[in-house]
Amino acid sequence: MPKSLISGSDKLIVRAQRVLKHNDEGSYTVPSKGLYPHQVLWDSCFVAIGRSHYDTDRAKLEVVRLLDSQWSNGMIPHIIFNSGNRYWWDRQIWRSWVSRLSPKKMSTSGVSQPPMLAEAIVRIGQKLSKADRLAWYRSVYPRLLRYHMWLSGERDPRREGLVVQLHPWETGLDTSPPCMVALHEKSWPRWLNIFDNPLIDKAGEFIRVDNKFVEKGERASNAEALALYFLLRKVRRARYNSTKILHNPSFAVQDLTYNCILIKANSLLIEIAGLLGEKLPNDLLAHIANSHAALESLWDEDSSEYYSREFTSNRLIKESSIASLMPLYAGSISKQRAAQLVKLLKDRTSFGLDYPVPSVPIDSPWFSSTRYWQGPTWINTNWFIINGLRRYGFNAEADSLTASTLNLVNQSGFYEYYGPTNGSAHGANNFSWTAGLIIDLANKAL
Ligand code: 2M8
Repeated sequence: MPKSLISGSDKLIVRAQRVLKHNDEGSYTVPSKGLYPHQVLWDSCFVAIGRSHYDTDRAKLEVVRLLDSQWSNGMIPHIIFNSGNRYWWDRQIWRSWVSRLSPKKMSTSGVSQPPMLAEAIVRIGQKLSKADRLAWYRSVYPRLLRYHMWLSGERDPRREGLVVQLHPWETGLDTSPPCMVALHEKSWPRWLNIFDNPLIDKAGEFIRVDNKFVEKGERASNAEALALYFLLRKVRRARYNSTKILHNPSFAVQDLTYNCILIKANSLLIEIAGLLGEKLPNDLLAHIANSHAALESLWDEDSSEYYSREFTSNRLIKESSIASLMPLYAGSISKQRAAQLVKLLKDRTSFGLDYPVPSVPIDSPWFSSTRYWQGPTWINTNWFIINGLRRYGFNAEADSLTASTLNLVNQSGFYEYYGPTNGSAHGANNFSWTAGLIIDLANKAL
């Protein structure tokens, strides 16, 4: 780790803690005031990982409130709405109460997000004494287990070891090319092409809430936003019942990022269960046993890359994106495959840009340096890659990406995403997961 970076890290940590304080709502942290005024599942997990370094009690609260939002089938929804505060996909749009499975005391969304809970729980556990750790794990285990059983039980209908996502929002990488391609194929009303007309596109701006906070060109396009909304209506009409939706899905993708995070999360669940002397149910163990080989089935030999797969056609969606590097984080792939991914990561014609790692490689026709999940560098995906690199012993590469990530935020501020060619700041300012994960990375760099 370069010396200059280490000396700057303490100040960066203080600045990051200030961001989390700014977005603190007492028992949870909003992703950013204004643009995202509610609690969001994986955002809160990243925040808890950051907070675990200096306030484990507060980190626990963040996680416990997520568990409190659990549906009776085990799902943890991706948004928990607080009262008031206008958001572009608000409670009245989601109407979680259409499902009898939703919690009575909270209003939530009706889909989930990448399963980061186990990682957040373990990161908090690592900061506690042995007795406190066991008590912490004991208090969260039943609900964490039900969540993982919901994932393998309802979302792996073919029992193949991969779970399926029913809306791009479930992947967390909302508008990334694989999701948009799948959406285009099955759930893209033809009339949305009217937004190709600049005048109509301009008129569309008036109904957007997000564009009041962030530059228009940095967000999903009007056509994409409407396609996401129409899909939301479809899953809502099915009362968020996965089995019903999967009968004739308008969007069903075995998302690569999601499944890599689940593989890691399941290994952490096994660790927690082991410490508590619990045995995982056989169905879940069977899912886990299948998942490593199932991930390999997402490998494409011709392009030497992993991809997401469209569930109904069973075809790989061969669109390169940051997801291709996520198997490093899963930790189940061979060292040889990991080395192939590291090569891709460093390749100056794709992911190896000056302010890495772009969410879409520069040689993709989708690449845009400022538009949301279609090119910019995000801190959470860098964090996944850094963790994966360390796991496979690529320590020099992990140090270098840690240094460039810390430098980027130090230089440009705590933004939602950044231009991968010039480090420019984009999206929401004072963004919580950037702060939470910078605390984690900077602490390790000290
Ligand atoms: C973005 O997603 C939400 C919808 O879920 C939105 O566009 O309003 C994504 O970046 C997602 O991954 C993130 O959790 C959320 C809040 O930061 O914003």
